[in-house]
Amino acid sequence: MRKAHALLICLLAGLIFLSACTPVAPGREEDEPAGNENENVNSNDNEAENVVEVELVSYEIHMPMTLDAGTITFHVVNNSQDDEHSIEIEGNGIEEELEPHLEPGEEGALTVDLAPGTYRVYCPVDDHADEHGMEIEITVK
Ligand SMILES: [Cu+2]
Repeated sequence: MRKAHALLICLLAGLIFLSACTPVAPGREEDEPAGNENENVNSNDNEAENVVEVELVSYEIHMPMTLDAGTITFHVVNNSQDDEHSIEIEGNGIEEELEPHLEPGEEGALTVDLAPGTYRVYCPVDDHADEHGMEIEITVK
């Protein structure tokens, strides 16, 4: 037990010694933020290009159920054989519809700013959502 104690005290003394020495480095810390700024600019650019793939068939919406908050571009493809489809996103005061609706084989893009919360994504064509269940609920974090 005493050995363990002595070892612990040695370690603590070592830590205090090390932390007492570190203030020598402020000159280096000043250099680092400049490099970090550039990295931040790059990561912001990536967020702006946040594209989510959405596939529509009769009568399902295929897309991730969880998304990161921010500006999201939904790239939507209608892969159904003979039905017109589209998407509408509703929740947290937002109601955005992809127009014009997509004919079979067509694709389109809808860009929306999404804050954290839950949203209903559904097909606004005819009674696809209400009668055929063409809707899902997604979570934005
Ligand atoms: Cu539809």
